[in-house]
Amino acid sequence: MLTIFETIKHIAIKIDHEIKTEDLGYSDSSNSSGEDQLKLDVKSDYIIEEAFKNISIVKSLVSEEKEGVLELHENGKYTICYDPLDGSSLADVNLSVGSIFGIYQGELKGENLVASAYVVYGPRIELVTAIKGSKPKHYRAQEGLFNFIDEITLDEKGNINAPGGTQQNWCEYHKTFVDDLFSEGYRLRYSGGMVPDLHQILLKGGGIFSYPATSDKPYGKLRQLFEVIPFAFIYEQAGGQALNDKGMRLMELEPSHPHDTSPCFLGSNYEITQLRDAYGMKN
Ligand code: AHM
Ligand code: MG
Repeated sequence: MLTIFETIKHIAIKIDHEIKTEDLGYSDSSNSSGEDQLKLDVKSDYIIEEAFKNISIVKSLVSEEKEGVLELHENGKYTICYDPLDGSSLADVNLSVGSIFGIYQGELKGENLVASAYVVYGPRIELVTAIKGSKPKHYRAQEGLFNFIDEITLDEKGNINAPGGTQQNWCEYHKTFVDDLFSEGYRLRYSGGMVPDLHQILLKGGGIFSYPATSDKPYGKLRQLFEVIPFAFIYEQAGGQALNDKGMRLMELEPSHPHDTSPCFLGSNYEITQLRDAYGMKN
C-alpha cells in the first residue's frame, strides 16, 4: 500500500503543476456520464494512468472520466477507482479542487475497499490517506515533499453544515434537517467541491456534509466507487459515520455499474443522530 500512497504523492505534484499552468478551457471530449471534459480533467486522468502503469500490485484502474475498467497487471492485487480532478469546474474561479482514490481488493463494492486517499489542491497541496485499523493521516506538501502533520479524529459534534444539491429540489424533511442545524448555530461552509468541503469538516473537528436525493437526481449526484465510498471510509476511520438516505452505511454499498451514484451523508456522530431522527431512520 505504501507504494500506492507514494505514487499518489508524485501524481499530486504533477496535477498541481497542471492546475497552475494548463489552459482552463474545455477539451473536445465528454466523459462517461455525458459531461463535457475540461482539458484539466483529461490531463489529470492521463497523469494518474501513466503513474500506475508501472506499479505491478495494481491490477486495474477505473476512472470517473472513462467508461469501463483498464486492466494493467494480471497478477496485481488492487483495483484503484479514482476521480482525477473532482470539482474541476471550480478551477477557473480559483477555488480548491481535489483528487480521490479508492483502493479495492476483489469485487468493486464498499466492503472490499481496503484503503483510500484524497488530495486537496488549494493554497497548499494536502494529502489524507487511510488504511483499515488506524486513524487517517494528514500530510502537507512543501517544496515537493509531503510532511506528516497529524492523525485525524472527528469530534463527537461539530459546527459546520455543508448541504449539497439544489435547495429547490430538496424534500421537506431534508429541508427541516438542514434548517434545524442552522437554528442550533451551525455555520454554512460549502464551496461546491466535495474534497475541500469534506476536508474542512475533518480538520475543524466535525459537522456534516450532505448530498441528498433530490427531485431531479433521485439517486444523488456523487459516484459510489470514486467519491462516496472512499470518503465514507475516511470518515469512519476518523470516528465519524457515513450513511445513505435509508440509514445504510455507505461502506455497504454494492454498485451494479462503476458509475452508480448514491445520496450521501458524512459527519460526526451528533449530526448523524440528528439526520436519523429527521429522516426517520432506525438507530
Ligand atoms: P465532478 O466530479 O463532476 O466534479 O462533480 C462532483 C462535485 C462535488 O465535488 C460536489 O460536491 C458536487 O459536484 C456539487 O455538485 P452541484 O454543484 O451540481 O450540486
Ligand atoms: Mg467528482
